[in-house]
Amino acid sequence: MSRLVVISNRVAVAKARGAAGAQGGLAGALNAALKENGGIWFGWSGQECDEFSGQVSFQRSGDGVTTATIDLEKHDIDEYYYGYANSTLWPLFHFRIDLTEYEREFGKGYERVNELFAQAAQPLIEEDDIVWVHDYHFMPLGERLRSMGLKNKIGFFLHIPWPPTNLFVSLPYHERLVRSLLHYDLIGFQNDTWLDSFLHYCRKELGAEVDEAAGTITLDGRTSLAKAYPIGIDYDYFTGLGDTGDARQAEQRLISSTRRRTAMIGVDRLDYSKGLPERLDGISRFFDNYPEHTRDLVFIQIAPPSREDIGSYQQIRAVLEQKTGQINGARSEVDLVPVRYVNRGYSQAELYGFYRGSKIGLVTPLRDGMNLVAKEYIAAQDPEDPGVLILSRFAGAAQQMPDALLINPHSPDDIAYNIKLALDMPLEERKARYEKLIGTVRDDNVLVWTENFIADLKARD
Ligand code: ADQ
Repeated sequence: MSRLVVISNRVAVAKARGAAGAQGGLAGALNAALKENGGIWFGWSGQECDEFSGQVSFQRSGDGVTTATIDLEKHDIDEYYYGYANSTLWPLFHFRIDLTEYEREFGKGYERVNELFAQAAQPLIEEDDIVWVHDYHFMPLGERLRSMGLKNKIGFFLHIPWPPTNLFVSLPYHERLVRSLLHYDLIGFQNDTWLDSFLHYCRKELGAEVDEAAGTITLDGRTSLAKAYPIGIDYDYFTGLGDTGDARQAEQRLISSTRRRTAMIGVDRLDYSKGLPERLDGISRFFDNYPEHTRDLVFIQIAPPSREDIGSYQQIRAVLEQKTGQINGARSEVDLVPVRYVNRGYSQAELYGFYRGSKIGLVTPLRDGMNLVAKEYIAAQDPEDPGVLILSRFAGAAQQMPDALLINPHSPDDIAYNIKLALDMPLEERKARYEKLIGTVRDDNVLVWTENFIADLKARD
């Protein structure tokens, strides 16, 4: 029987699932797949070493999953992780060409670290194993493994958007990057929009033979399958959290602290792709346009910092602090603070409680591969009295969730107007929308996602 080898920048074993800021369902689903198939989860330890040795550290988690990690040198971390992955690819793939840094050294570091990873991973991979590589950190990894003679089935899943061709071609050596991707047998995207952009690029820029109906791309005698696999949440696990004391306490804390006001919640990593300043502008506009609601609504934004070593992340943090201060400065009363901005992460159980206690979920990324917060918010609602999800039409999740209130996150008026709609929405309409949304959240869950991807990868010739 073939084992599964998962390769991603960081590994996350199941025991971390209850922890604040944990990876949520993805870690759980991959752990479940690894348990079922047997195998290894390989990645960077998150640690820095003085001199790269390539030595792999193995750990076995409580439920029998083996993780294998390597340490990296500081300049590799700077150029590969903070540099190319998060200062070049991340902004460009989220349509932020203004924030994209095109440094030659970043590109070199990225290539170098992919080579180091391939060398360290190769001895771990047995003949019949299938290999599943995750995300923008490792686009060239499959080709490196092939060049070492690996004949295994190797798949790749991109968690973030794929940009339109005319943006993507601003990347130096864009051809080389995509040519290397085409060494994977299966290339997965979050939805059809990102998939179509990728196929368009392959046809227009590489002159590859693209069979749109089949999703196959043929170049230089090799054929890859590209397909959309919308990721979901671990529905049973997440809804099960509703029975925990942590979730109930969190819900009670939120309800009692907001008293009779409607709580509206945002939960995001602090990242410029999540549209947080624009969201605050929308809330400010709401209070301007509907002053009669000044005392009705409390907005809670949970946003733990991430990637703090990067300048653009420090800037967004400063902007948010300023905007929150402005809204609260102008509108607070002795017994009322309209925006609560919380700079820390919470466990999944606590998030469940916060979502459930909030009558509006505000998810307004400027671009997002999928966005699992939108799905978690729906999963946590009371079916008899569900809250309303306001969702950016530019989140990957919007394709699967048309019954949310879809908004343009760049428009403060649109955000303000939809908050008003959500506040006034009758119970019948809230229930009707919830019924449709919960279907996709329940059925297109992360376990189905894992199974579909692995089944298609195994079926590749
Ligand atoms: P992220 O950009 O990190 O992930 P998202 O999908 O919204 O975004 O969140 C992933 C998980 O992180 C969720 O389970 C969520 O609960 C948790 N999380 C987010 N903010 C949190 C907070 N403030 N406190 C605690 N936990 C928090 C990338 C892509 C997404 C894609 C995922 C999965 O950018 O588009 O949905 O991968 O593929």
